[in-house]
Amino acid sequence: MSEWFNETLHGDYHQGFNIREVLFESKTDHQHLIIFESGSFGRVMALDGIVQTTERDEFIYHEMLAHTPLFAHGNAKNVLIIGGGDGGLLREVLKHPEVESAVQVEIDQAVIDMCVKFLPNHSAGAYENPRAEIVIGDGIDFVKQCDRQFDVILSDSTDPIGPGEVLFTSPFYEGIKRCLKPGGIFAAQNGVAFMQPDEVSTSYKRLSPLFSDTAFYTAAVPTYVGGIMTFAWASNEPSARTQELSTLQARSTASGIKTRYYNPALHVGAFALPQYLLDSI
Ligand code: AG3
Repeated sequence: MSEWFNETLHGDYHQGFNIREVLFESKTDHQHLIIFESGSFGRVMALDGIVQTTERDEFIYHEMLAHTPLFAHGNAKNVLIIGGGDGGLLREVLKHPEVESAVQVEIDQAVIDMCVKFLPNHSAGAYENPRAEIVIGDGIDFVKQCDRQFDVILSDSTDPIGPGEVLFTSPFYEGIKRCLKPGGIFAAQNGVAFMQPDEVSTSYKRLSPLFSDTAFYTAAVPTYVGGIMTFAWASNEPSARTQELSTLQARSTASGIKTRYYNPALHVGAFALPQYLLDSI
């Protein structure tokens, strides 16, 4: 009898993975964590029953969340990551030669430790990089109290359920605003729009009073099921979002970064939204 992992995110619709082997499973101080070997997606990590990342398709999400704001900014020296304990986002951020420091605030030390052990290609040594600084704590406390400012802030959170819920609230976004340098960019995972339509309208309502430019961009990530994953974008520098394709191409070439999903044409196109989303904001 084979065992299945059935995701619990949506009440009456789910994806399932045939589990080849459970590598780790435990209740941490903050959530339930499981890492298992699947047939079609390699190793899979889930928190509180919701798929966070898989070896096979993680590059899509991590490249789009890192490179879209970083190439749009063009000279981000200081980056803040909220969440992202699997290390995939930190890995992509540190590929940028202009990044002098990347601070990552993760609530759950166990997620970092177990992902370093069982998903080593996610962090790929990023936690040992001298430019990386890891803080164990709640992202909302960090942005409320922090006395540093950042060029780019990325929120790689869970869904707005459990520990991730505060990372979608107005007090969190106010903290983001106080931690962003002039011209800075905030980007955040914002759910699968077709399945979680309120996430787009709610984030728009909460971000747009605080930033002169609030937008969304998208990418299709197979294991975030139900259509396109959205990323929220907020900045007080509207020109950051409307960079010329040629500028992005020049920056991408100069960086020497090799990608598997991101490219400058896709970057520009990712901000074009389907009509049902435009109508909801
Ligand atoms: N963080 C985003 C997971 C979102 C899953 N939600 C969903 N399918 N609606 C993933 C962490 C990757 N570093």
